[in-house]
Amino acid sequence: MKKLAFGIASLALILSATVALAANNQSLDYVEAEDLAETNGWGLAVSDITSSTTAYGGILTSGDAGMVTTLGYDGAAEYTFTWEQGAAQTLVIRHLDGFADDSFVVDAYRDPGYGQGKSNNDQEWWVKVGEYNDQYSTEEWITSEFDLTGYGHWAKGTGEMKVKITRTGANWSGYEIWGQLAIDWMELKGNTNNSAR
Ligand SMILES: [Ca+2]
Ligand SMILES: [Ca+2]
Repeated sequence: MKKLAFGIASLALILSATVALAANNQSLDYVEAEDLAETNGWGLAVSDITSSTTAYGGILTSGDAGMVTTLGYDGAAEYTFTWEQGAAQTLVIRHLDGFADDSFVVDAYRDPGYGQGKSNNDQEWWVKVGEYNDQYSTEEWITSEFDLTGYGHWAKGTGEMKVKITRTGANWSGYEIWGQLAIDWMELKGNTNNSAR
């Protein structure tokens, strides 16, 4: 009987360890870039550019008809992730590294709780969390992950993180037709049980 009790206790330990592990890098929020088209600096959805874009990045032919390109703006595009409980750990972006220089920088807005004592200068509230440097002159869909765990201020139920994507490459020759830096979707992953960052 003693042996059985020990066995049950061990099993309980293993189960709780598994649950704690599974709570990391869960999806906190997800957005299709086409749903952001023409808001907060986001460009046109590909399906709205021209009919000649039907094979853009190979993506329209595979059924995803609406990722956003930077055509139509020259600045930064923003989106605010929101979640009910947990801590942000990883930002994932699916983007096209095409014929152009599709490099970009990712910034995130500081948690107001962390920003105590900061001035009202808006620039101080942004922090760079990563960048992507162009690698291809063909058309490659890339899923990039940006580690947020070094910026502990998106912690424990913050529930909100504003992200800014800034294109850094110069306009390429086909910009007026095709745009640049196409983005398919973005996802914020994190810890969902508020126990760790
Ligand atoms: Ca490229
Ligand atoms: Ca999409």
